[in-house]
Amino acid sequence: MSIEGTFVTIDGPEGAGKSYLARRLIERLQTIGVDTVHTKEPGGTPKGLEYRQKLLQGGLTIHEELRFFFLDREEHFRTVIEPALSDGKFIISDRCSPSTFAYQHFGRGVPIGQIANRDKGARRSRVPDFSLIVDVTVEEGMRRVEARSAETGEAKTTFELEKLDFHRRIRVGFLEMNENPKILPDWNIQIISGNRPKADVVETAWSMLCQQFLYLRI
Ligand code: Z5A
Repeated sequence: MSIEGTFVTIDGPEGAGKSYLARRLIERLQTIGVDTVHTKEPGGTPKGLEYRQKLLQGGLTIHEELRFFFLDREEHFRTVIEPALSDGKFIISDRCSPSTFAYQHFGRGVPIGQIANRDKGARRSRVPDFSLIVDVTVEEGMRRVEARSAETGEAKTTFELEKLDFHRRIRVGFLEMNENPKILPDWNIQIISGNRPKADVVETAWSMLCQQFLYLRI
């Protein structure tokens, strides 16, 4: 009999530091011998990379955008998440369903009813064991994105180019995600402040993982 793996997601507004946090948590898990998979949405699969390119360059209608996020998610769950869970791996996904509610519902205004069932279908009714939302003020998040863009010279994505008001709505959406019963009611979501030094955020997130998954306390 095989023991199913563990599935954790990390979401949050731009510049919250979730990609950084995911990398540090994966390193820590590996240090104690846990077999990990670090993945992301959109773009966690070869097909998903094609969707990601279309999604980040913009020019799509709101409904085309939503459709590509769901195509990406279905492919991701079917070809990455489910096989890794069957292999007993500890998966951390950088973004998942909370981002769809935050960006497409709170940000773009798509009604929750047009998201909820399709989202559940795309994730093949799977629910993560634990979901972190890293919060950051819009000003600080944008400052980090600007600094990174100046450092790497990478062009900003269609989401990064949106107005401040869009980002404010997204932050509010993420913050109410663990309270609104219409949004992901069966998910185990906790919010962590990303408005602190990187090392503090990593320590807090690690403690939260150890509380959720007792086998990590060695
Ligand atoms: N999207 C959607 O609309 N609907 C959906 O269903 C899904 C996604 C799944 C994906 O783009 C876009 O798709 C995303 C939402 C939308 N919008 N955007 N943009 P992406 O994958 O390219 O981008 P991202 O997910 O936003 O990742 P990101 O820009 O890399 O954000 P991050 O995870 O916060 O980045 P980071 O590298 O961890 O941190 C940003 C910088 O801040 C970096 O230089 C860090 O070193 C620094 N940092 C991190 N933490 C700290 C702290 N604590 N203090 C100071 N500096 C820090």
